[in-house]
Amino acid sequence: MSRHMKIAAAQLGPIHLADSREAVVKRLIALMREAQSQGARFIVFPELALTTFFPRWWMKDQSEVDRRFFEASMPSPVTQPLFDESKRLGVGFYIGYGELTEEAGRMRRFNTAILVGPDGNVVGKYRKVHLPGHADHKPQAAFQHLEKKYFEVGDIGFKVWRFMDAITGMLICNDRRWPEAFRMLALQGAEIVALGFNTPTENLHYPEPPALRVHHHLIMAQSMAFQNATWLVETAKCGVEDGFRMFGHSVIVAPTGEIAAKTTTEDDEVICFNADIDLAQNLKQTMFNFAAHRRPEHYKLIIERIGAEVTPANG
Ligand code: CDV
Repeated sequence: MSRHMKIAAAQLGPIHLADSREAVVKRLIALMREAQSQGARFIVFPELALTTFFPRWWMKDQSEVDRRFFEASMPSPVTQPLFDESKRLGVGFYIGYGELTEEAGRMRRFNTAILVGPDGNVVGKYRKVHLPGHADHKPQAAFQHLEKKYFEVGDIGFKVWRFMDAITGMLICNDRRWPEAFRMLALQGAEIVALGFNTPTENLHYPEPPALRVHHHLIMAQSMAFQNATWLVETAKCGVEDGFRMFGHSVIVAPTGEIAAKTTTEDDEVICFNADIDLAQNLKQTMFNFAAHRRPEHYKLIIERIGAEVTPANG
């Protein structure tokens, strides 16, 4: 009999600057209950799911940024009720947050996600590797994307966990644009990849139709799931946050590259799908049997070179 697990994307509508952590945790618990009532055992929440998407603002007072947008512990007294509810309901979850940590006498900040087991305990942690945007103030821009200012590049790499009878890996938002990130998880046998995102409807760098941005999001999700033979749950925080719109289109994608479920709103919304985990295994033994078909001896440039350089074979 094949392994099945009902997985859910618990999409969040906007979290405004004025919204308290307590109010957000209440919304997360309501979404968790709704997903569990539909039979979900693993629930994926968005990136930075406890606050507004704060990298859109240039802020100088770091201690205020730390207090308002970062978590010094997870769980904390404010977030503990979410962990208690996961234990009570027996559901696992993924959630993204701003992590503040003191290491070797230095304060460090990461865009982080954790995997929490159905006993309410943290099983694994991932710190976002691909940080988009810029570190400098761009006063002429309609909004900022200051992930390079507020976070360090994640320092714990790409890992998977044997989690609730499926091999599960985590990524965060912009990682979904980089095939290397998925391949790192797939090379460790990932059967489910969980990913939260906050994607502005407007392109900061050049004018782009919003529909094209959604198109890119969907084709990336479908191709990454198929080419790596994994289930993929991508969950948005979306809607108009303090006047800035982000798109929804949270998806659950099958290892065949088919969209199994997709949200239709830009608000709090749950989607679920009963995932056949062995579908991923079957593809890993056939079309995407890495051991049989990959040729890493021809992929050396991928780790040796960062930016593209023109190197014509004929000089
Ligand atoms: N939070 C993100 O990483 N957002 C990026 C935007 C800036 C393009 C994304 O890849 O969706």
